[in-house]
Amino acid sequence: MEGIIIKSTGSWYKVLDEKGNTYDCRLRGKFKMEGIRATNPVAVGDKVEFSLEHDQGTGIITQIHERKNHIIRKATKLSRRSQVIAANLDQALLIATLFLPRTSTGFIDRFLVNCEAYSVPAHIVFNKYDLYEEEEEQLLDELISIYEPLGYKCLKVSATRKTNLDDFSDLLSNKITLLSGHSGVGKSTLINAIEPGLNLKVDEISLAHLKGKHTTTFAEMFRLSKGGFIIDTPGIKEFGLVDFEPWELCHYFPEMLKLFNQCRFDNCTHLHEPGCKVKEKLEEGEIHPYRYHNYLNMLTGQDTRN
Ligand SMILES: Nc1nc2c(ncn2[C@@H]2O[C@H](COP(=O)(O)OP(=O)(O)OP(=O)(O)O)[C@@H](O)[C@H]2O)c(=O)[nH]1
Ligand SMILES: [Mg+2]
Ligand SMILES: [Zn+2]
Repeated sequence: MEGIIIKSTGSWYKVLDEKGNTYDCRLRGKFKMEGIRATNPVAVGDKVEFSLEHDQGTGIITQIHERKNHIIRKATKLSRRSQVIAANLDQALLIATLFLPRTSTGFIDRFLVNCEAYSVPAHIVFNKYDLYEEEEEQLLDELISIYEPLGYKCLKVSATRKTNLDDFSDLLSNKITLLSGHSGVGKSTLINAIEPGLNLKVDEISLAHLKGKHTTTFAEMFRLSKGGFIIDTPGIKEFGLVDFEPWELCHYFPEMLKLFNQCRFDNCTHLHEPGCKVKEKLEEGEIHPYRYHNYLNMLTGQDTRN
């Protein structure tokens, strides 16, 4: 039988078949994925072959199909072990909030760089729009004016007031979408708002820390009634960066990739080399200082939190 992994909780996997039935399955033996050193061999979104164990309604996963793509999170900054968050995605959405909790542009850019590196189209959904006053609204519009021209769609929504949720729901239709973002930004609330039947657990953010409490603990995929699937993930404290060579990082910044081969040196890192086109465009205001700042931080290995 063939199915898709919709939940993974350690050694058991929930598999959905084409008819819409779900089965609890385990892995037989050890699976190794080519070239990926991960703590989990199978992730949400993986397509698998499985066979049922008689009488029990449970199954054994016998084969994992090749992945179209996947997104990885490193366990810690220095750790070599990484966890596959999800596989076979059509797109990834970062749910961001300006406060309660604050999503920094450093975090946004790390997310976008990872998506570029894994060739997963990415967009940004700014939630909790209902809380923003003039000052935040201005900041939000500035952020949107940075990211939209780079090809990242941006939405302003409120899950609790149900503002602009049609746009959100349209963005999801007939696609497999990963929702990512800090704990407490409202990932589960957003899913509940467009698919009330799911009734996902949500929790107040902690007023002491102004952060979420990691209410969702496992990535899980849900079928949307309008078509498509959405993957709710646990809030991310750190989004470790993919491994890259210094000259390679700029390939994951669309505004820098556009200038490919235009610097004097082929292996320019756009730091302090003479004849650097990126620095020129920065000075001309065509590359946003936030983006360049975050690029530098990633290049020099600073700023891996928040
Ligand atoms: N004011 C306001 N509050 C919201 C909005 N969306 C979510 N919240 C609140 O934010 C809190 C956290 O929401 P969750 O949906 O649990 O957040 P999450 O991103 O799923 O968090 P984790 O599962 O911990 O990663 C809850 O108290 C929600 O009611 C919104 O649009 N506006
Ligand atoms: Mg949640
Ligand atoms: Zn350069």
